[in-house]
Formats: sequence, C-alpha cells, structure tokens
Amino acid sequence: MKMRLFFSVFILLISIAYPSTLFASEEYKYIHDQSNRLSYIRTASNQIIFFKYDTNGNVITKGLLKPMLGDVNGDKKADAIIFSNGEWRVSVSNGNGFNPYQKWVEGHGVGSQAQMVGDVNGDGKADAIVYFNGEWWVSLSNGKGFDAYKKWVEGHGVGSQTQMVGDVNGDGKADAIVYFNGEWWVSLSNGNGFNAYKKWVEGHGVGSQTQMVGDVNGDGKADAIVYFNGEWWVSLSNGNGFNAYKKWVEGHGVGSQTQMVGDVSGDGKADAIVYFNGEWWVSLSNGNGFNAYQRWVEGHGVGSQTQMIGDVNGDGKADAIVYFNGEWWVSLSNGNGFNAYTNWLKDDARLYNGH
Ligand SMILES: [Ca+2]
Ligand SMILES: [Ca+2]
Ligand SMILES: [Ca+2]
Ligand SMILES: [Ca+2]
Repeated sequence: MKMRLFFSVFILLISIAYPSTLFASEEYKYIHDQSNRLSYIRTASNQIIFFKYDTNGNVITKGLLKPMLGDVNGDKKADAIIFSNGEWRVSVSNGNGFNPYQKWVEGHGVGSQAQMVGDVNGDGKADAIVYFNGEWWVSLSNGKGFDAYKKWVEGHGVGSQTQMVGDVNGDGKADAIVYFNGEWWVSLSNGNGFNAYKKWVEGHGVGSQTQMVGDVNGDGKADAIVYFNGEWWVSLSNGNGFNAYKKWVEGHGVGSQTQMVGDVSGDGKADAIVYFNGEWWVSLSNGNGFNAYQRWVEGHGVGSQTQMIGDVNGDGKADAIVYFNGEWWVSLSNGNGFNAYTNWLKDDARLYNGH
C-alpha cells in the first residue's frame, strides 16, 4: 500500500491493456511527471524496453534494460545489476540496502539476445554473460568491475528458445545451458571457456512456458525445471546428463505472471516460487518433490516490471525482490515467509536524466 500511495501522490501511473498482437507476458506501464513521460514494456524475456517522451509526445530516448541479481563482489550478498545497451551498472548490497550505481563495464553485449550473471570461473564472484546467435561472451568479475569480454564458445544454442547459466556438474563453475523444444544442451565451463556442447536430455518440457535451472535436491548440481500451467517437472542432474523428468507438484501458479526457483528456506534445496499481482506463493522442496504451496507475502510488487529471487542480505535464505520503475524493493525471507517490503534503492537516475 505504501508504494501505491506514493505513486498516487507524486506520479500518475496508468496501465493500459496490451494489444492482442503482443505476447501475453508483455506489459505496458506509462508514467507521467511534470516535464516528461516514460513508458516501460516488459518483454517475454524479462527485459524492459523504455521510452522517454517530451511533452509533445515525441520519443527522445529509447532503450532496453534488464535488471538482474548476482553476487558480483563475492561477499555472499546478491547485488543489483542493470544491463542497458551494453552498459552494466552494479549497486552492491550492503546487507540493508543497495549502494549507488557504479558502471562496471560498457560495450558488453550491445544487441545481445540474452544477458545473464553467474560464476563461470568459480572464484566466488558472479560474472557477466551475454548470448548472441550461439555465441557466448563473458566479462569476468574482478570484484570491482567486469574485465574485458571474451568469447567462451560459439555455435551453442543457435535457434534456442532459452539460455541459462547454472552449475550442472557441481564443480563450482557455472555452465552454459540452452533449451529448444524439450532438448537441453550443455556446454560445461572449464574456467576459461565453455567446452563443446552435449545434449543432456530430450523431451523435457515440450510446450512449457518457463524453463529454469536450480539445485532442487541439494546435491550441489543444478537441475532442469520446467513449468506448464501450474505443473512443475524436474529432471535431476547426475553430473553428466539430466535424468528422466518427474512431476514435482501441480496446481502451483496457474495464471501466475512469473515463476522462479531459489532456496528461500535456507536448507540448500531450491524451492518453487510464483508471483501474481503482488502475491508470492512458495512450494518448498523436500528433495523429491515440491510441498503444498503457501502464500509468503502479499502486496509486494504490484505493478512491478521484474520479479527476482536472490539472497541480498547473505543469511542463506533467498529473498523476494522487485524492480519497479527504476526502484528496487526487497522482502527479506525469514525462512517461513517474506517480511514487509522495504526500499533498497531509489530512482534509476539514468532514465530520468535521459541516458
Ligand atoms: Ca567469477
Ligand atoms: Ca560446472
Ligand atoms: Ca541437484
Ligand atoms: Ca536472505
């Protein structure tokens, strides 16, 4: 309620119905202030396209941004990262909030189709990864910035629907995974590049709405998870491939806007989380399935563009974070629910200043 009141007083926030030609997951948001207007469109790949207009309605800035979470400085607290047109800006977590943005690299991933963070060289600091038509480029974190980017593999995932990073073989280095129509292909990290890709499973997730990786059974190897209309199916990693898939829960998240995995209870097993209009529902993993879902918080993120899971205060329990018109709001996990949300970072000045 606090967020809604804030916006009703200072800014007129209007949502309009999206045209039928767009993906259902795209959402338009328009924001007006005294001197200009911004609009945000959330795309199916969780990127945000923003437009800034002058008072006559002419577009003066257009760009793409993607908010992400990852521990880029290796202190165990997930940091807030914004990718925008090849620039990566980082707001380091101090455990109670995100510090002001700093630019960590530029020119990394202009025109890329997907942007990700993960620790691909196993030094404890999450790295910046981009994907373009089968090419994967990496900027390693040095703890204070991202180094010059290098190509780690090519020809991996041309035509794929989803690109992900996660440590599927449990060696501490995140690997490059792609999904195409039920096939999952993996390029293992060797710490300096991604090896030749191999098919790890097929027939897992044909027609699914969301594909994810996360260690749901707590053996240190990230597993392959898909979501279809409330059903969650899991293929556990055996370190060399993904096993036959099994249904872990049904009826969890029908109609939800976002589906995520993360260890919100802190037992080492990633849980299944969904978001609907400010409500966050959790199905905890028991290692062989997901338990009955429970609501962990409501009213957190109504109108937000992006919803994420990550441990921002470093207590081992993943927290619920939203990106909302340039602001980051956090509901910390207490292990049984998400606490009341608080603001961790105010306006993204780049948008308002016409970056
Ligand atoms: Ca790293
Ligand atoms: Ca690995
Ligand atoms: Ca696992
Ligand atoms: Ca936490």
